[in-house]
Amino acid sequence: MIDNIRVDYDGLIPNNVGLNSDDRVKKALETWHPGYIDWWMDMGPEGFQQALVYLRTAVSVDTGGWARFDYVRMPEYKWGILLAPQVEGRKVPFGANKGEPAWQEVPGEHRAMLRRLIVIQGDTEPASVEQQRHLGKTAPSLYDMRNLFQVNVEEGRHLWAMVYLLHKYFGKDGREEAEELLRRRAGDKDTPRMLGAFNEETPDWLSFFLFTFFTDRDGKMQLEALAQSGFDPLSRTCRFMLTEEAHHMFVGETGVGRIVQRTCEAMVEAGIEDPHEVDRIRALGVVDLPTIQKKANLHFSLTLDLFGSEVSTNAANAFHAGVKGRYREDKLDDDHTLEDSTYPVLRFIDGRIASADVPALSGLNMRLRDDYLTDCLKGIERWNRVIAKSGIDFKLRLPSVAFNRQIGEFKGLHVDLDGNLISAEAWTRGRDSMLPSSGDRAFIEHLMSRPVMEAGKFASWIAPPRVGIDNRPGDFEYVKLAG
Ligand code: BYC
Repeated sequence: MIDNIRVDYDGLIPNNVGLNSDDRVKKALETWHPGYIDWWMDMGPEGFQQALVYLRTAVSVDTGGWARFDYVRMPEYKWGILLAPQVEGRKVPFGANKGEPAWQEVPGEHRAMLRRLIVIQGDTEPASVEQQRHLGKTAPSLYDMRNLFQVNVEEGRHLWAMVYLLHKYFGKDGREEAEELLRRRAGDKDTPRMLGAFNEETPDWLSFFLFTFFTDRDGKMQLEALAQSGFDPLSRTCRFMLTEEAHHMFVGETGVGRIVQRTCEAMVEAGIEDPHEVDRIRALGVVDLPTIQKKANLHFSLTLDLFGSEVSTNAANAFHAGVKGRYREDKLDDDHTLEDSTYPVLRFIDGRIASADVPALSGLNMRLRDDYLTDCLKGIERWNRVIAKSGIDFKLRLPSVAFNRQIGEFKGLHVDLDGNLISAEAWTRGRDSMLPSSGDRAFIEHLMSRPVMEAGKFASWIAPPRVGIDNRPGDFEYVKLAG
């Protein structure tokens, strides 16, 4: 390890990259900073900019004890540039350049590819803040509100992480891209965000928890793949981002888990055994399990689109170049070049959905997606344990990867939850049993429209957490509302 672990909080921009001795980048970032704050004030959490929020801030980048908890007004959050420590002697871990010393500067021949990946990653971060900006007003508790804001400020910091790379390593076009990241807006018809799922609405708290479970988990997988990069600064920044991302996974998984738990408890208390007695269950002020499943189907399918095409030359080129690796590449035991191997990929061929072997390099998006599926299933298993414990006969599941897709092989096809091709008519007929109907959406919107802002209290549709953040007691005031 040859780097500072502690973060320098003396200047305008906290960092552990020696910004004080890098005038050019320091100045560029200081010039970008006011635009960022304007963006945060315009597009960050609406109505809570003056609230005091019990947030964690990174004080060092080592694995233990990097976070300090304190009350902070979000616009004063210490957004900064934090890279995991440099590993001495690190090599490019895969691809045609495997074994060369990891690059500390951008290799000219991979510049365009690296810039594109960094810009796409950077674009998703502010997008999610924009998508979630109204949710504070309907928070089911101060605990949940605080978690939402923690996720939001960290997504803001992740934008900083990518912007630092653009400013430091990509000169004029990097600076222009950094400006553009503040200009695009989630869902805007003229200047939308780059990837589809980041232009969707996050209208309610169930959507938020499912988004953090499914879509932030894509973030985790993509960051894991970029953390393997031979471009060392990208690898280091992604490694540190992943430590923050873990909390976002926690918020999503426990959020949905607590909703499932509350539903099961209410059903048991009311003596309702059949999870499909939707009206009776909804009358208890909780979300019925079939509706949770439909919302999960939606978020899962939207998120799968973020993995790109099933067969991708871009992915092959990025791996071959040593720029974007596989999930936990450094733990895999093979040649790390994949020139001669194949990978099975589900495709649409001759009117059928079937598995076909493709060159392993072209199948890398799907390999990452398969690792993602395995990761998702662990969380779903945990939700199902809650249901099983209550004695209710229902299992949450993942739909087929071909269901409801807008990108890749299955785009435009009508496919049911089990992966069967169905007619357009059958799709239209069955749609409301697979995806949230307008009635489901109206029910959720109504149920989740009333905030609970009294410390230690929770909305009817969600169970309290098992433990508090930073081990705080159940009635801790996680957010002190202004005025
Ligand atoms: N939407 O070879 P293909 C996160 C385009 S989330 C629109 O199939 P490739 C977060 C593609 O650009 C993680 N266009 O795909 C989560 C290409 O166009 P060009 C974000 C799409 O390039 C929650 C063409 O189709 N990070 O961090 O292998 C909260 C053919 O491309 C889409 C990253 O994504 C799409 N969905 O893979 C906050 C990592 N898919 O170039 C944050 C960086 C494909 O021919 N990005 N296209 O004009 C990448 O690794 C890859 O670019 C992608 C796509 C995985 C996105």
